[in-house]
Amino acid sequence: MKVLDAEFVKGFIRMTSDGWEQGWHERNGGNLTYRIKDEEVEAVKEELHPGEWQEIGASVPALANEFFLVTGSGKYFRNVCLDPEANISIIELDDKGENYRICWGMRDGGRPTSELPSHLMNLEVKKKIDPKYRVVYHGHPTNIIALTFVLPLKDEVFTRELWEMATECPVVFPSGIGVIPWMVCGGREIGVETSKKMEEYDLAIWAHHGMFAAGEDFDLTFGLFHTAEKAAEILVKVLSITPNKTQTIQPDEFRRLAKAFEVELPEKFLYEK
Ligand code: 2HA
Ligand code: ZN
Repeated sequence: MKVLDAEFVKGFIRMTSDGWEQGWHERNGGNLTYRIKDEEVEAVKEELHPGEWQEIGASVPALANEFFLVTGSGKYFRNVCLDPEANISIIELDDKGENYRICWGMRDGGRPTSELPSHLMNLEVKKKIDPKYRVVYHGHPTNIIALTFVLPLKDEVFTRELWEMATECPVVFPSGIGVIPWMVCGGREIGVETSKKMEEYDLAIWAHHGMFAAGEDFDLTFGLFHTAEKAAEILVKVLSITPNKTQTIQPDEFRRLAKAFEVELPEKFLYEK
């Protein structure tokens, strides 16, 4: 099968277009990684032609020998659907999880996303917790970023404030959302901090930069990112009207919701204000 005919490739490309249309990928902002299933690799094998090994810049032994579909460094999300082969690539990891080689794509040269260490470290953490996790997505959602200038950079505060903005939020991200203070992006260090948050959450915010989401498939991961950003948009509107809410969802109401929807909401987010 041709790479471009594979369903996982079509789903990946659709997600880059959807993210662009949402406004989360100005210029070359954002990146996306999918951990490809064995049978999906097998199906497109005829088109995979391995290049030279290169350093990842991180060590991810639990992902050794696996294949990933990734966006390219410096590539624009809005261009992916027009010319996938030039803007995304399939990479393979070596048997130590320390090097990668490009097997398809990046037709005009280039390398995988600058955030490859973060993406792979996050996928490694998630795979160990639940092998069904396959997608890591990074974008620059306007309202989430705006809130990082206003709210204390604490997991408890961001989670609780976003949960209050829409009843569906605690159901969609019951484990909460992690926040990382400003750091230099593009390397191993920020990847380490992000993957610590990913041990506990499926969402991690980079202050004054953007957000990461992890999930089992493209729909769940995009939906998760979208839900958090929508809640942030409501919060920005509320805070633009007034610093004080007249009414909101209360801790006991979250507990009732948790029972009705059979989700566990950690008590650390249900503090009295
Ligand atoms: O330019 O978003 O974090 C891609 C990025 C880096
Ligand atoms: Zn970014």
